[in-house]
Amino acid sequence: MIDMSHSTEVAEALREGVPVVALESTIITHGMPYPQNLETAREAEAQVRAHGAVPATIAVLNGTLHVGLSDRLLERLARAHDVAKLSRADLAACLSRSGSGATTVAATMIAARLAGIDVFATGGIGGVHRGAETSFDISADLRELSETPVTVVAAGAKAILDLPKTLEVLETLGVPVIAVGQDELPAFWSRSSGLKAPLRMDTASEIAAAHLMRGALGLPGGQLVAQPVPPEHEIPREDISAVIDVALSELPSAGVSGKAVTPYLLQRIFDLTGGASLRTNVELVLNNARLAAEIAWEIQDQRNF
Ligand code: PSU
Ligand code: MN
Repeated sequence: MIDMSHSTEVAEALREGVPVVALESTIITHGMPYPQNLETAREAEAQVRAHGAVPATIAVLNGTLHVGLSDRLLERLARAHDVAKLSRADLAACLSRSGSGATTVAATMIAARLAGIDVFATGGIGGVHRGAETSFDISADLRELSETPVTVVAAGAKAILDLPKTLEVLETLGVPVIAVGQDELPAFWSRSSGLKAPLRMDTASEIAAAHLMRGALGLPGGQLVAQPVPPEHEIPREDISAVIDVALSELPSAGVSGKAVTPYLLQRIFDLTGGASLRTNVELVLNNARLAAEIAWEIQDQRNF
């Protein structure tokens, strides 16, 4: 019933047991401008391949759920305007009406699980927005992490969010939050958030073992792996927080709400940092693609042991 199409390399990898890493497409259509979005998408795929795994960029095109995009389709998506942003609530209607759209973290997790993919790399997940106590704006990504057994490698939740509330909700939902190589939760552009992460792991092997143990326990959800951006590419917390405050203060007068909030803020932060935020974003995505490939291999090895 679901029209699912695997790219040639993904079909082959799934047949032969080569690990596959899922990649989202909202980051391409809503998270970065052209042509950096296309370059980053290609480079993230290349990083996954360089680490011996196969990339599966996920998107919906004319009612087909694509698991792995050809370079031609990737380019078409990266150049497209007004692409729908598909989260958990949107995916079924889009497919049943033969629509098209880019998948968020939540929708990419759903597709990854369907395709039998354990690991997914992105930039930052959605979370609890600042002011959520009145707006109720909490990303569907958080609930998806509690329900769908995929390990998501990110650089933490975006610092435009309310990070303490995001951590609380993840704890309530029973989602393990694992900082990589440090005790502190990273905050996307910055390595530091001022918040201690609930868990710390230093190797792909530990993260893979925890993923498999959740499955063995019959727990339905996934894990959030929060890897800090490499030090040479970070924007320190003091520098970015002033910029974030300016962008957030403009929200009411810009009349932006709902799904448009995250793309709007990312664009404003790009403008206000003269493009520096985008360079950091690109580097952290590539770094996450590398770690995701290592985790995918470890899961494969440990499962077969
Ligand atoms: N991280 C980025 N850029 C993005 C996103 C994350 O660096 O564009 C996207 C992801 O697809 C994430 C979504 O799932 O933003 C969250 O949107 P919302 O808060 O509307 O759920
Ligand atoms: Mn939202």
